[in-house]
Amino acid sequence: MQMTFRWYGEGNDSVTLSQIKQIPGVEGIVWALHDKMPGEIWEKDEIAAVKRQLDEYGFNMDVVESVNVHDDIKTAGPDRDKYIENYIQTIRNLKEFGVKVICYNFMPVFDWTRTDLFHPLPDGSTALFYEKEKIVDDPEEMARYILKNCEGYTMPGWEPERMSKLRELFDMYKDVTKEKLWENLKYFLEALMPVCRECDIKMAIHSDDPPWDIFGLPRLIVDEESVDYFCKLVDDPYNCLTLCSGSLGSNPKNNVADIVRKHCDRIAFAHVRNVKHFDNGDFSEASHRDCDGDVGVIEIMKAYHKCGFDGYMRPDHGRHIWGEKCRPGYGLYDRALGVMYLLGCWDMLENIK
Ligand SMILES: [Mn+2]
Repeated sequence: MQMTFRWYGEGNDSVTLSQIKQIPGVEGIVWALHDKMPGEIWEKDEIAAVKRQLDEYGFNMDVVESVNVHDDIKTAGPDRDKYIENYIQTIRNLKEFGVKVICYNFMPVFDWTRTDLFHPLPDGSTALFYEKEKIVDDPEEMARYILKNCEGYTMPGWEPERMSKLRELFDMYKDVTKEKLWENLKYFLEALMPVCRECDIKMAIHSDDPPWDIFGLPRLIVDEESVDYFCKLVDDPYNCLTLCSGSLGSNPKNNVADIVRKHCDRIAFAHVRNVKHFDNGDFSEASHRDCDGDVGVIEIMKAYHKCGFDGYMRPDHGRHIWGEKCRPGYGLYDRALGVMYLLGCWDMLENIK
């Protein structure tokens, strides 16, 4: 297992590479060109600029999160082949810099979704929170809330340019049933697989967050059954998962450790975080410590360890603690604690082997 840490780039993150360097055990930076719109080619000189920054601290750039997928690919729109060609060119360009894993998602319109980005917790910290009742019928209100509360940062999946066209986006997806969305995902992946093999880059789909349909939009990667289906849909070792314990774990019925045990060889990238469930369907993000939430962090780490997981891992979101001002979910302190907890589990498992 190789520990990584997500970083939004120079001038786009409250956390610096020199700070990340002091977290024990972090070997790679999970990065992206965050000013790229879905569908744009990532040019070599732009990738090289990030590489120079990471090289200075001895971090690898093996994992990209995310190269976003254009809506025309998700909806089988008129320009999907052009955008697939662009995606392939981006894969080829990333290969030149040794990238091994591309994380992406195939969620319609919205990426991750929460109703409160700074929900107060009993210990005085804040965390991302999802209030089920609020996600009912007004996506525009939710988008307005998220954009107003993101502390001035551009949030992946919530680019104001996209959100200003929300009605148009919903219109694009109005005939895209779950079956069609699966077909479009298959079409996309089948076009990519030969290039992925040639470039030795794994495509790793992120679980849908939250793992259920919202605002009438279908969601695909939501539970063990859908993960099984996804792996068979394009049965290729380069068609992989970014298995997110927090996303899948938002549904109390999902047993993430079981999914790890079943599909370990197809998990290229592990997001590990904890979630606390409430009886009414709400959930709150929590510290990485097993007993602070319900996803079973220790059981998940045991499952990864037992199957000899040699992919990449990162703590996912963190709470906001010690007064830190940061991008929601992406401060330094709690994620650094997360790294130490996960590595603590891992080192102990190694020790008792
Ligand atoms: Mn995640």
